[in-house]
Amino acid sequence: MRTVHTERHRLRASQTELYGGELVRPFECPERVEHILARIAEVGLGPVEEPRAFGLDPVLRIHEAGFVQFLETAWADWRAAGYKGEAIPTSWPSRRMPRMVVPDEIDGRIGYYALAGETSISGGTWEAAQAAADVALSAQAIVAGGTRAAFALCRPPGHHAAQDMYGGYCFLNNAAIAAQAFRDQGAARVAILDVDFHHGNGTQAIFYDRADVLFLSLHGDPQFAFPYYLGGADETGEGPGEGFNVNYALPPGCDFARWSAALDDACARIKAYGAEALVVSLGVDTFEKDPISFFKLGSDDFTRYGARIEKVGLPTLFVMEGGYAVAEVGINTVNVLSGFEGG
Ligand code: SP5
Ligand code: ZN
Repeated sequence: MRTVHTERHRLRASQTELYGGELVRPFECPERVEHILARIAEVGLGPVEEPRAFGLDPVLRIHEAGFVQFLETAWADWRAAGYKGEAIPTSWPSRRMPRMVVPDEIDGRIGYYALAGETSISGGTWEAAQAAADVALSAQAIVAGGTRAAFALCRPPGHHAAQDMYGGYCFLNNAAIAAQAFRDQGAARVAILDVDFHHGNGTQAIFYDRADVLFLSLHGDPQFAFPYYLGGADETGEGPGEGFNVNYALPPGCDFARWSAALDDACARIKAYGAEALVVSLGVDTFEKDPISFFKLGSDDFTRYGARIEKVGLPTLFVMEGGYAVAEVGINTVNVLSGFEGG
């Protein structure tokens, strides 16, 4: 399988994550990609290619212009305000504050656009996020060109980012941007299967009222897991999108038997829907040793479910999302891709 990657991901090198009241080194770190690349080479998965630059047009098909402008200048604006640390919001438009006007001052703007405070914005973040979108779009072009599958080794990840929200380590929704590209190139129906441990709240929000993109997510029950405020099984879409959003909210300790039963159901729905392309939001934080998650998948389970996804029979774009057991992130990610190729 061909992989698209750029070392520009290293421009996303935040030093702080607000975790348990402390500023810790972020779980979402550059070494994650180095481990995945090393494993790709070790097993001979296939070539690793540079992305092309697509510019902002395909990004603006998904994200609001004001949000994109915010991301472009957030770090410079934060520095200009005289702050010494990385950019972290401290105020939000919470319930009973429905003014919904974007403030001018950086503290007000960053809280307006943030869905969570753990994700610091640092120098280079915007450049890396834009490069990750180019990685997704370049891999999408490989699949659209007739290749059965490709791997977009995106970093930073994307599935928590909505039209006008960043957080959960995500800034631009790489999978959504790629899915929209399939639509814009003529695919009538596209499915997005999100197997990251966390609910893909951003992807859900983007496509919630649309019937042309089916979104399915297997994730930790939001009663117990980030992002907490979305991801229930009762969220099924709205308006024309009713019936085209499917959430599998799974409990703490969920093992592969239970997880793969949900995956089987999701795969059956993707087939019944008649999707012409499949985008997989591939997070491997479902692993039993992941430091911030609570599922119990073993490394061999990733190979098994890669083969299951292959049986759906669709042109498939894998887009990297989470996975924070850094020593095993390469093995687990590449196991999915090898499982697909051997399936
Ligand atoms: C792309 C992706 O996987 N983003 C995940 C963002 C999660 N950020 C919030 C982490 C909060 C972790 N709380 C864990 C409690 C463990 N005891
Ligand atoms: Zn995740």
